[in-house]
Amino acid sequence: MINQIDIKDLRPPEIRFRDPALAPIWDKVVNSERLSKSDGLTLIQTPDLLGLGRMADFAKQKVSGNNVYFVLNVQINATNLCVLSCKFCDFAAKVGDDHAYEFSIDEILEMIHPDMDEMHMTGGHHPTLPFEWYEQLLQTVGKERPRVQIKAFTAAEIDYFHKRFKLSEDEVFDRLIEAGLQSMPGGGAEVFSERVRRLLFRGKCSADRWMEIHHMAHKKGLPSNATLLYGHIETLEERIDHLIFLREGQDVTGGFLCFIPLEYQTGTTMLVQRQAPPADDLRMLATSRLMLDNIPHIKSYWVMSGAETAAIGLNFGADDLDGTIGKERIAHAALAASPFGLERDKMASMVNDAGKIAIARDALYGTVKVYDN
Ligand code: V47
Repeated sequence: MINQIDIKDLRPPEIRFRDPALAPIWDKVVNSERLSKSDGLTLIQTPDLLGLGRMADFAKQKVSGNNVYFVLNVQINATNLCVLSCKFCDFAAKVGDDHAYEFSIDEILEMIHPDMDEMHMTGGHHPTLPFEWYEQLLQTVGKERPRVQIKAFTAAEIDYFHKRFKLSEDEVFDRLIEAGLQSMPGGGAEVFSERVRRLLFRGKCSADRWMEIHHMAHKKGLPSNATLLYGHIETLEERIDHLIFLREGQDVTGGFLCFIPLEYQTGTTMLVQRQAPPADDLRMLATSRLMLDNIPHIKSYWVMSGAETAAIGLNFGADDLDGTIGKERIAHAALAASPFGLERDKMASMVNDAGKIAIARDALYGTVKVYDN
């Protein structure tokens, strides 16, 4: 049986740092002081990976004790047809491409087991599907799979709906919420850098617009997540600026539930020669936990980092493993080496093996089941 930590009585561990630059940052963490951009740059570059990990694990324990969350979920990408041509994306297709697909509402329903707790749905910016199709999809899932909570549509998709259907953002949100939308995933953020946006994803909304849409969602009572796509042409400084931009956005509404660093999969887009190594994934997770002092959960996303690195990430500040997922399509279109899905018991034992209590959760972090040995 794995013991719970009493957060009130949590004492900082003695850490003997190999990198002396970490010591003053550790003092700030212990005193719950906000870290600066220069602290973030020191963290993301430190050679003292284990010292960094211990700092992040302490910061994680202050938020969620010994718990690590996962969800019985299915990831659905209703279509890969997309009007955009982002340079990192192997998933999107144009009409007539061999790999283009569109699922029907019935096909999507078949993918959702009635005992699941979350449906995570995102997709391409489809050129012709009407808005009513998305409403009908949510309504049908709500009716036929009442247990499943619906987390769907990135801010980039909401922005696209607003422009394409000439609906106000209010109307887009009100109609989707009425149809059953309960929270939003964190995709479409990529890197909050205008330089990178112009080079890689110029058709997608800007950082300010992405944040504006999330703030609108939060004001309507929809919680959301945030991501960072890293390991391609972005600089370390741009990664830290991204985290600070998010932290400031969270100060305004408090509506972000979880942050997910997404490791770029080189696939056929090959923006860089090799994928980020596991040590970089761990540094990214730990730095995120320490910089984002106001976002409750940090996800170690096994689909992109691989299950082994993701499991180690549970001792580097992460307190969430995402979910069982079913058949993931975005990373796997980019030739990710991870399995397509994981079983519930495998996820629970990955967490327990890392010395943490596994909490099967719903999409809104309600507890479904506790696994502690
Ligand atoms: O925004 C596209 C990324 C994102 C590649 O909110 C790629 O819980 C790596 O946002 N290599 C969509 N990443 C996925 C996403 C997500 C995933 C898991 C959990 C949550 C959550 C959100 O996938 C896109 C883009 O940044 N992506 N291509 C690629 N080659």
